[in-house]
Amino acid sequence: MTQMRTFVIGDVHGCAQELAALLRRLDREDASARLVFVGDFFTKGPEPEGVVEELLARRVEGREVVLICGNHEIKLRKHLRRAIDRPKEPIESVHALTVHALRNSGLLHEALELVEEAMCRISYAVPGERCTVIHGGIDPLLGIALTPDAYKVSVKSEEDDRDWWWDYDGRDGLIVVGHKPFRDAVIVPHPDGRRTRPIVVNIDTGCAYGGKLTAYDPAADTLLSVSSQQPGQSWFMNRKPSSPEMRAPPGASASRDRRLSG
Ligand SMILES: [Mn+2]
Repeated sequence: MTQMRTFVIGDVHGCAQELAALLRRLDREDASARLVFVGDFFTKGPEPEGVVEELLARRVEGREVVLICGNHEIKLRKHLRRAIDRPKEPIESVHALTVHALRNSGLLHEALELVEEAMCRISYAVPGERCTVIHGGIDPLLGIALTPDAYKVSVKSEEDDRDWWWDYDGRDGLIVVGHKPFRDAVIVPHPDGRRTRPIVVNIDTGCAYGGKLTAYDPAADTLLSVSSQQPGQSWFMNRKPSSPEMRAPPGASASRDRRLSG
């Protein structure tokens, strides 16, 4: 029996048009593949309700849809809960637009269910592959098994600090993440320089900031992207690519007080 194919999809952030376009492209490759979402589904972009509808529609079609917890799921859950229980209370900042759009579309409960489902899945081992999908990443000294869940969801280096993946040796196999956006997907080769398969792939290509939305097929080691229709944000458009030459993060790699941001 052949394995079901898997596409891992990067941070959608409420960009429903781009998600629909990407899924059309992926359907042409394999219309029965499993769809794994790396987290941060709804907030920031213009159409969170469209993302909810797309996810639900794929399931109605019988597609396997796997939702991984992003840091935005944890934040949004509180706001959705409050919007349902105490609808008169004001909602802070970036979540207000998301919650209003979901409420206007009558999808608050559906969104909450998807968010709570995702919160139960911090990582996902792709069947048949030595590949794990996590939103943020791991502590490279601790590995997947010992890295705390909160760290897996939220680890992010400061702007000029080296990203965790440059200190990872590949012992836990391929790790596919999102969370820290770059203009292009980050592909980290195996440090022994001989093996052709990467050990980390970051597929957050900043769709919400004017980049693109990217999917990765871990079995074939291929990427597929569609352009963003969102205006380009300068902090993102000017961000330097991730490089192993960046300065080491302060403190030992395993230190528990490294700042977590999201
Ligand atoms: Mn994130």
